[in-house]
This record gives sequence, structure tokens and C-alpha cells, in this order.
Amino acid sequence: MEKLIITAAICGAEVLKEHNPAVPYTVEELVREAKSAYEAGASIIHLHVRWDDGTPTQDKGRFKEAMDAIKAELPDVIIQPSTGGAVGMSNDERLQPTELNPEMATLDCGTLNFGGDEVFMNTENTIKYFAERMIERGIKPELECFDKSMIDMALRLHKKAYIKDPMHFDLVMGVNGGITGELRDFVFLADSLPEGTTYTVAGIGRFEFQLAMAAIIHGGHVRVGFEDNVFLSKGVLAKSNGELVEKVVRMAKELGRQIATPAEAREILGLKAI
Ligand code: KMH
Ligand code: ZN
Repeated sequence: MEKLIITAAICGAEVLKEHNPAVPYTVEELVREAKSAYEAGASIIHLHVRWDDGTPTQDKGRFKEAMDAIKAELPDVIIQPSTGGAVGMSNDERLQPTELNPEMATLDCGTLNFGGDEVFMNTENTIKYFAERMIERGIKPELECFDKSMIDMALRLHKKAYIKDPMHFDLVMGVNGGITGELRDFVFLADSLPEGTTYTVAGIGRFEFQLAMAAIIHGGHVRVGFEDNVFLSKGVLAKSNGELVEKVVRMAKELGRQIATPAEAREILGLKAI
């Protein structure tokens, strides 16, 4: 089986220090968390940024500062900025990190309820607009699918050449408004992906590690991190993103799956070598 790519979603836009004091806001804290995840075995950092008070932002300057600081410490890590940002941001606000020409970025493939009155808007035209931007700039999209219909949308847009091969999906499961993270849901989504595509699974909350286990066995890849879950086990807060990554590495070792380095992850995903 292919080596396992671990992505660390170290920050997100919604989780707060009130949920776990180790959630990073400042650039220094982002570097600390990226380093802990990388040293534990993550090859991709899925990146959101905040202002120092924790407010989420898609500000290009803030992304540049954070990406430069992470690269200075971890020159080979793959940085994957979010173009999802936070609920309520405009398309152009969300797209700012693409102006920095990252190797990868997320491309959210549909609209969904996001708890309470929140709606995370991604109309078909928005998805096309983001996809065109990524093709123009040579950025590989990670296709964020929170439900089966979003996989279908990605496949339709792939047929119309808005998304190029090889496709890489992120199955985000367990969001309040998206598909849940039961094993039967995982099998349904993973088996709906065409041959030759790769995928990562991101289980939200209590689904994080059971879905990581499923993906390790099924030949997929794994995302963990504070964006998705702040607990190492029931009632025990993780001290760092690195602790969450270490747990996945232990699980993979038990199941005989080796961990991909950033260079190996680039090869698996069809990114240019650096
Ligand atoms: N913060 C969510 C509204 C992404 O990174 O592309 C969107 C999100 C997805 O986190
Ligand atoms: Zn995100």
C-alpha cells in the first residue's frame, strides 16, 4: 500500500483557546504547532490564519507572514492554505492566499449548514471561480467534500475541465450539517471516488481517530488537528497538534503502514518536487 500522508489542520477558523489553550493564533504559535505536527510525521500543514486576538482572517499579508515563518523552520513541508476561510467571508476575501502561489489549496465543493444559523456558501459558480483561479496559478486543489453530493459536483466539474487529474479529495465527515462519520458513511464516500484518485479523511470530533483507522486500512490518507478535534482521547485535551499526529503514526505502525515524507507526499499527489 502507498505510504500514508498525514495532514495537520493546526488552527482552523472556528476553534478557540477556550476549547484548548494550545490552539494557535499568533504567527509564533502557528510555527510552534506546525513544527510539532511535522516532527511527529505530518507532511502537509492545512493552514488558516488568525489575527493575534484569534479573529479568523484570509488577509494575504498575514498568510505570507505565517507561510514564510513556517517555511523558514520547515523548508520542505507542504503548506496548503484554506480558501474556505470562515463562514460569511466573500469569495475574493477567501481567495487571497492563492495570490501567494502555494503548491496546494482547499477547494470546497458545495454549500452546507454549519451549525445554528451558519451557512458555508459554495455555489456552483463559486466553485468554478475558485477552480479556474487554481488552474491559472498551477495550484493543486484539495477537493473538500462534506457530503456525497459534493463528490458528484467535483466529478461534474472535472468532466468540464475545471479540475485536472490527478484529483485529490478530502472527505470531511462529522460536521453538523454534513455527512456523519460512521463507518458505513466512510465506505459510501470512499467507494464513490474514481480509480486513480487519492483522498484524505478528516473526521470531526469523536470521529477523528476511528476514521483515521478506516483510511489507514482502506489505503486513504489522514488529516487530524485542532481544526477538527482538540482531544487526544475522551476528555483528555491534546497538548499540541503533534500529539494528535503521533497517535495516527502509532496506529499506522500497528497496521503496517509507513508514513510518507513531504517528498514522498509530493510524488503521491503529483506535485512538483522541490
Ligand atoms: N472554516 C470553514 C467554514 C477549508 O478550509 O477549505 C471552512 C473550512 C474549509 O475550513
Ligand atoms: Zn480548513
